[in-house]
Amino acid sequence: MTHKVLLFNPRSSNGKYRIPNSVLQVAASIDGKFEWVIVDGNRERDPYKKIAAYLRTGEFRYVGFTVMPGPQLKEAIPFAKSIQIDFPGTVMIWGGYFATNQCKVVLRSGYVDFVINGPGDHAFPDLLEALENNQPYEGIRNLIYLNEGKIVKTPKEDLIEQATLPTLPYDKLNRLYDLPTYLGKTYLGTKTLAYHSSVGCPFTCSFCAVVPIYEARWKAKPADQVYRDVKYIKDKWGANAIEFHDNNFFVSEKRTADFSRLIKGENMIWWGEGRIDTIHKYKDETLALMRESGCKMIFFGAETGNDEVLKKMDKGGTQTGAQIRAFAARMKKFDIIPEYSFVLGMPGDDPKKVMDYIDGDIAFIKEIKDINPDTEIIIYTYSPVPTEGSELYEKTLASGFRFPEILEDWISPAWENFDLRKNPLTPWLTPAMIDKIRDFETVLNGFYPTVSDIRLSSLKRKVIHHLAALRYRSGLYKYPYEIKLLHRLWRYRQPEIQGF
Ligand code: B12
Ligand code: SF4
Repeated sequence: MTHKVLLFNPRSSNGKYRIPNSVLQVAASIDGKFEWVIVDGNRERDPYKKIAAYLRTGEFRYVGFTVMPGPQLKEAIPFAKSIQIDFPGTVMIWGGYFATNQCKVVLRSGYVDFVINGPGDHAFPDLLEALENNQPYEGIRNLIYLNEGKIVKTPKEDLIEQATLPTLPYDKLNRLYDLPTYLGKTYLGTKTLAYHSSVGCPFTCSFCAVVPIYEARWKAKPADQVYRDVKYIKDKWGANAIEFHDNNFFVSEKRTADFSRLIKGENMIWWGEGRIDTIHKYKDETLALMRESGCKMIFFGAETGNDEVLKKMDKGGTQTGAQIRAFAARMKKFDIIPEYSFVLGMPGDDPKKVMDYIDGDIAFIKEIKDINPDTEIIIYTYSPVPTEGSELYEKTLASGFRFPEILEDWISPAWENFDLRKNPLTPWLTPAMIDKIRDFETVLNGFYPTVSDIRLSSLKRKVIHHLAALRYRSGLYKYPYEIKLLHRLWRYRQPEIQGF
């Protein structure tokens, strides 16, 4: 009898569930070849109990974990260790951005047998076939494993034509976990579907975790296929809004326009992530069509208004401070909310330079808010990712920054804050700089509460806005305890941590 496969999605959210697309797509890749189950850490009170119950049947030999840095690691690490002790002989396979980018520390932990390097759609079924039939696996692409203590990376395969991939097994997921519960209430709608329509990204921003894996490649599902899937879930389970989880949904204007035309009649609000320089090239009629079809808000990596820093970040395109301003104004015309994320705390030649960058960005963000007050601002502190070879990475290493060398260290409180991009542990940022960034963020969120927090009533919005007004206008950001108190009382939600 062929052994079964258990796929685990460690807990990543408190209460707001999303379709676990990573493990669902991995399940699709083996559907019909291997029997599989998903254990979703977001939906289980005691996920390990469930995992152990499955493994105790003796029918499962392969366990796959998808792992993002931060909270997911907090379950992934202890559970993988326990599985090795409680169920020896289980083959442990990890995939996802964290496992790929940090493969050395993951494999050297001693409790992960294989890491899938990027897309698992072919690598995973091929690996399972090989293991199940005692065949060599060394020729399979996109694999990382240890051989006599040395890391072996097999060659990467070309990006798969997304139209050739199987449809996700939504009905089977629904048998394991009630699917409508995955359609969460968000700013976009009462039943929001999370959908992933393309892989990779054609750009090479020097701070981005997508770059080492996809190396400036991008492939997308055709618009009609995306529409078909969305429509299926709408008709069967009542989805009324879509969150596109692509790294860069809007690469192709034609695909965006085709999708907009198809979805227009469905009365669904939709959201995705894009680049300012890409969408600024879109024709007016495409932008109008997008809005008409339900595109209400788009997330953009604005990063900074400083052209010199933008260049260093190697955004790989044509983004400038002037363009960020002009685009905010253009989006206003089309009634699409630009959600701009900024990365503050970039390295500079000396502490004064670093502080100047921070002050410059704060002034720039206020300018954007003047141009288009609806612009949503998200502030991250710069956290390095190992895009080896980039100027920024070399500079980061030269300043003394090091990633943990033991897997468990990633779940220490300090590194968890790093993952959430709240405290980057970068040596050039002094506590005063971090405080300035955080205090400004508090005052900004007070003066302009995010529209994506649907629990915040308009009265609460007004109160907090007025309370923060003096600080915001005068630039007195230090110790904004009164705003923090209200945020805590009203459990203000930050999209950068809790999801879009
Ligand atoms: C949805 C999402 C979330 C959701 C989680 C949803 C859930 N699973 O419940 C939320 C909003 C909670 C979230 C939070 C965070 N996220 Co997140 N998230 C994503 C997002 C947008 C989509 C993931 C997804 O579903 N992809 C679709 C699937 C099909 O693709 P995939 O995961 O790459 O899977 C393929 C391969 O990687 C591989 N694979 C993946 N897993 C496995 C497992 C096995 C066994 C195998 C064989 C193969 C395999 O095969 C799959 C099919 O080809 C990605 C960006 C992206 N576009 O992928 C970021 C992303 C994964 N997140 C990221 C980060 C950093 C975070 C945070 C830690 C920080 C932050 N501020 O965003 C927080 C953590 C907070 C928390 N509470 O956990 C980074 C990871 C970067 C890195 N250095 O590793 C990403 C890449 C975004 C980015 N560009 O920075 N996230
Ligand atoms: S455009 Fe976005 S996804 Fe693409 S490389 Fe830059 S930050 Fe990463």
